[in-house]
Amino acid sequence: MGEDMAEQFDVVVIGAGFGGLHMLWKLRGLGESAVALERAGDVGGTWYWNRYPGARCDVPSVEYSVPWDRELEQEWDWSERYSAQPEILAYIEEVARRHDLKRDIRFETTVTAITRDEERGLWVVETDTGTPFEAPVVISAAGCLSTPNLPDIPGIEDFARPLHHTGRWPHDPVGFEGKNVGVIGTGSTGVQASTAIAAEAGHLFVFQRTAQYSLPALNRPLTKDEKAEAKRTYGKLRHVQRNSFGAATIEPPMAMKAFAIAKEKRFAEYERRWNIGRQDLLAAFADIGTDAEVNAEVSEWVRGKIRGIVDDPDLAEKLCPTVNPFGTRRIIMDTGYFEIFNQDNVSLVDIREDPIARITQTGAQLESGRFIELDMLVIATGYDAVTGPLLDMNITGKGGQKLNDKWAHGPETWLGLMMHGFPNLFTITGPQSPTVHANVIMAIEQHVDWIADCLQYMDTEGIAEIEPRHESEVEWAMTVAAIGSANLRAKDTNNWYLGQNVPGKPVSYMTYQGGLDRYRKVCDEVAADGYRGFDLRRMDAAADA
Ligand code: N01
Repeated sequence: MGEDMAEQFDVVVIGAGFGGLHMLWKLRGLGESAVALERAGDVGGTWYWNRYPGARCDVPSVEYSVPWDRELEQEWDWSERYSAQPEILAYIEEVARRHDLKRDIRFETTVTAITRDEERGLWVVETDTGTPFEAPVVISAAGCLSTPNLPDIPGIEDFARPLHHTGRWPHDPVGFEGKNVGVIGTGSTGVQASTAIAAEAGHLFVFQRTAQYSLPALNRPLTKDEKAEAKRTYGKLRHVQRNSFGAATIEPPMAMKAFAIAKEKRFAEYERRWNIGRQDLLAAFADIGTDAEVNAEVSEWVRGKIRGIVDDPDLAEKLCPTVNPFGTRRIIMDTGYFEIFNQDNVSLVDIREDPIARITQTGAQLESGRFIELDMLVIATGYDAVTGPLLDMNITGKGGQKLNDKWAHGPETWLGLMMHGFPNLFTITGPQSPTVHANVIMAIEQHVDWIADCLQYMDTEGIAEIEPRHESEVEWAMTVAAIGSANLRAKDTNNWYLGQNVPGKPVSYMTYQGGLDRYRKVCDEVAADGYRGFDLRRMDAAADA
């Protein structure tokens, strides 16, 4: 491939979801020439791919909106408390349309390699379209949950009937009427998909390996008054979001430790928060995430709720989560999930008790000898999360170092923003940053703003390259681990936040669990301190190097 074929930009952005669109818009404001490369046929990121039935946001719609378009806040009407995927995708389309962002996006363009050309101080980004792109700066907005995790169940490739991973759902309508449908996986996705499919399928078989905690979302249409109030108070909302742990309006925990107050008061607080229809229960007391006894009490309290919903006591027990503590995995928000198990056309298949021995052409063969014939398989087994999308892009930094080798034992970054050996390569919501522990649109905003400020600083100061020092990565790894190890999550055994859900993936603290508010302060202090922990190389020095 000749260098002359390459298209040149100041910045190459990867991805055209919320992160890529925000970054593109911001770069325009800075006067930088930028292109975004997107694997999908259109904008939307996760909301482009996840078209499965029941796909819906678990953050209230009003809060899950871009904070950088004040006019759109006033013009857009969210129809429901928790929007469904088509509405969110339409919203993202509108964001792209009104800012004419698509003119700088190359769709159906998959990045196949990103290589640092040290001599020219450029990243060379190769794609499956044949056209390489070159820029001194690359910003990955490839997302955290975009590389599907396919289950390694023997024979799955033999299944001769429709099989869909929820994260690669077809664009044409998928009908379930009269069909025997199997859903494998009971995380946020499997729960949403099963609830929707149960309304239509001839028979739904939910293949559950681990029962999960799920709270009622209490979704409903927003009233006219609620919509008007949201528009009046967006300014206040953004302030709360930017200054809170999870960029959310969730009620703060009660001031005292849980066991400092009487049991009946604690239970009343659990009940009150259960009925809010958000994730507030998790924050009832600050020690729910750290004190095993407190957590055990809340976990049992939630199991009581499940027993109250599911009519068959044996089935209810199978649906009660016992393997992991409450809140160590992402709390699921559902719309009648446990209720579907009271329907005649829904069966739970407990594959912890009776694993799938193999998938055949026509169904699932369990170890006990039981065979379940299926007309369709829905795979809701999650993602090679957080690091997967970056490692998929075959990134080579200085001295020919592969990112896959550097991260062989888990991600190493400074602030979850950049890596030693990979100058001028930024990651939006990348590993060791708060990512999904906060409303991700607000986590994106914090990264986009920080990166934009950094690029501006580099321009003003005549700096060609920014690269974190190795010792900064060691410092950050210790910070991330110290915070992570204090949470009961560290005791979990199969958690995607820790990389445990993908066979062979190194187990590590892949996310910063200290809160977006605290994280923002750290990042701002580093910048104010002249980008402490980074090497900054001026134009001439970079050329000499
Ligand atoms: O994936 P998951 P997800 N055989 O990894 C099971 C976000 N999200 O797509 O627990 C059988 O959570 C696995 O079982 P186990 C949200 O952040 C948001 O549901 O490992 N089963 C588990 O039940 C969420 O956390 C929304 O034993 C296998 C399931 O598959 C994240 O995406 C909606 C298996 C995977 O659960 C990921 O959620 C949806 C195997 N070989 C998702 N391998 C919103 O509402 C895995 N499983 C915004």
